[in-house]
Amino acid sequence: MNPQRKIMTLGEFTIQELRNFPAATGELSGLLRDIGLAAKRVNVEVSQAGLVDILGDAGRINVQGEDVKKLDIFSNQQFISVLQGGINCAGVGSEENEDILVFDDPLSNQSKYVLLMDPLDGSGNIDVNVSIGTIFSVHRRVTPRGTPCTKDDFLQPGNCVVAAGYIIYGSSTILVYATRRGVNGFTLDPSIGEFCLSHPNLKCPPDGNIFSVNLGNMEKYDEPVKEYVRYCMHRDPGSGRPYTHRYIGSMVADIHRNLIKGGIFIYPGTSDRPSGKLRLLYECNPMAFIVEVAGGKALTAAGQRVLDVQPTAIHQRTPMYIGSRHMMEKLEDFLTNA
Ligand code: AHM
Ligand code: MG
Repeated sequence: MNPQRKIMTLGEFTIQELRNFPAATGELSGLLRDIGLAAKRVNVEVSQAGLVDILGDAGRINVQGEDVKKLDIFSNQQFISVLQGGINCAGVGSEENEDILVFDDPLSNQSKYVLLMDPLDGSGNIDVNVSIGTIFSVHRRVTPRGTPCTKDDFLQPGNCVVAAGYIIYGSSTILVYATRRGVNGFTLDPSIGEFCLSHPNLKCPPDGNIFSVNLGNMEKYDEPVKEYVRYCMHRDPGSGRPYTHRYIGSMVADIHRNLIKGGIFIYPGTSDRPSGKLRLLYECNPMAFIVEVAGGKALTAAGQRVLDVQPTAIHQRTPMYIGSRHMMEKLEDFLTNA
């Protein structure tokens, strides 16, 4: 490591933020540091996956009837154990657990936050060495401190999110998180085992030339979505089209790339799954919050922000359209004029 390089770790960054806001109690900072610790543990396992025989099916399916890989379970357990062992979180809602987990001990009951997460998103890519990630969002409890948290604390719309973020375990491991004050990215420096500020004050370019969608589902999309996809692929050098098509199949990686380079990611409803595939509370809301804070947009239908959907169930799904502001506005024209 270059000794001249000025680095700031995630821990230092959260403490600096605290200094700027004397009214803050430090609980959110503590929670973010807990998340960083769990992410480092998961990163070790992901990077050694082939070696320690943790790859492959765990031989069961999750609460939503999908294959669960061993790393999904490992990641879920790591995050839960760190958060439960800490004092900054009253409970967790996870893709891997049918019901919320209420920590219910005197210290956890005093916590003002609950956390929703997809512990390992992009699980279809685990076996093939492609980037996968963790997604999370933090809500302030609506139930009184000192009592166990309840489902009401989790069933809040995205516009109540206090902080949200993701970790990508990829060519390098990066943790990006947003509060209302901004989005910052931290890359794991393996030489010191710390997440270091690498992408300060991330902004999503208003324009871009990347579109990300599962084209294999094309026949199952509604006509306005098909029209929009054809628009993206149509040659029009003046406007930079055709756009480049990029689809990793790990939403975190797809949206991270578009957030940095400018682009749009869509997972619409299909004829067989009108609500699409992605889960509102722990996949769509966190990404929507991050992208909106960075200046982009996230919709579930024309004129309907993802963040304004009132959830009714922990695992509910929603169509999502998310990305660079101007590209989203163009997409909305198609969806509105249907
Ligand atoms: P998962 O939580 O089971 O991994 O599913 C979510 C993932 C997203 O990361 C990705 O965008 C999407 O599923 C890909 O789905 P598809 O293969 O239908 O395009
Ligand atoms: Mg997922």
